[in-house]
Amino acid sequence: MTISPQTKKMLLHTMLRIRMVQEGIESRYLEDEMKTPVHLCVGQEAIAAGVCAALTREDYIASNHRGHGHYLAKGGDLKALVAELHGRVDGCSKGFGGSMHLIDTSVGHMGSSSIVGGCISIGTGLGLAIKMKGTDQVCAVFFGDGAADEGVLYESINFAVLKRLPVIFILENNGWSVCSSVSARQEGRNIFHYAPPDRLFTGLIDGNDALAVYEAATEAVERARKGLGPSFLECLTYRILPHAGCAAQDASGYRDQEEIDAWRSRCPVERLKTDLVEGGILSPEDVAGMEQEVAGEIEEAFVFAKNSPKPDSGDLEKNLFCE
Ligand SMILES: Cc1ncc(C[n+]2csc(CCOP(=O)(O)OP(=O)(O)O)c2C)c(N)n1
Repeated sequence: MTISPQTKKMLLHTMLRIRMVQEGIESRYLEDEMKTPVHLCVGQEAIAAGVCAALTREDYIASNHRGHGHYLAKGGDLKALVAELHGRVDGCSKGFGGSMHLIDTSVGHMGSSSIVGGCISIGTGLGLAIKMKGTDQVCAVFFGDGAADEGVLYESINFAVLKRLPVIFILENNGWSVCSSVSARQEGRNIFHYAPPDRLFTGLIDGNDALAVYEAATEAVERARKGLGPSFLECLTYRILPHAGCAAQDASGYRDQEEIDAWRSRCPVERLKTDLVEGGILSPEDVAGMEQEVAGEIEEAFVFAKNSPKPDSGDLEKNLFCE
């Protein structure tokens, strides 16, 4: 597959926005202005960027607690993200959701859930809704290896295979569920070969390679649009920062420093930057310019967030609905 220079540049831009806003949140977190737990995705940017670049605005995503990257990559508003972390009315969830409950249906981000595995059934339901409406949309669902321990994944894949739903299950396997390593929880690869390949398109992908993720996601999207049903893409990656909060709050002793350093040296953002510079698509100055522009946008977002009013507690139930 040939990926256009324009798409490559767009992928880098998206990844820089995700990386740099994560760093901005991390460095300010102890100021205690963001009164929400945060689960940062430094190291995992290529997956959000690569998958969402293969989707259109009309397609859906469902996301999890580590969802800032998914939100931005799907077209969510940076200012609304930062305002949400500050619990302000201009936040994407009007200040009532916090970091784990981001939503922007206008760009097809159908919401993130703090319930590990919760997004899997929601995303499958969105796939069913698409099928019933008869549109050519697809739904991508992002979840971690901890969520892949749960029965809901198998039920959802089974249902999606049975009904040929346009759902793309994206496992971001970062090797850890809080302090529990994947090797202590899963015997071998637990997903592959679950269904015959003509019923479930599967792929094991280097999740730190944005181009490889984009390529696999594009194939999965094409299959889904043709009515060929669901895909399961396992993307191998690593979360560089703690499970939650900032580096200063990390639990100690559960990960080896060598493991973290080895993955740091495989940084997905640096990798794409190098590819683009060596491929003559961007000069080092172009990259620096892009970084500067993103840094300015992030500074503005923090100022915007702090100037946004806090929500009125009387509005707590205003945006709830039931049917
Ligand atoms: C149903 C449920 N069980 C447990 C938790 C507590 N919890 C929050 S995050 C997390 C780990 C999730 O790991 P994984 O799915 O691999 O995602 P990662 O944090 O590595 O991105 C757990 C167990 C929860 N939020 N929901």
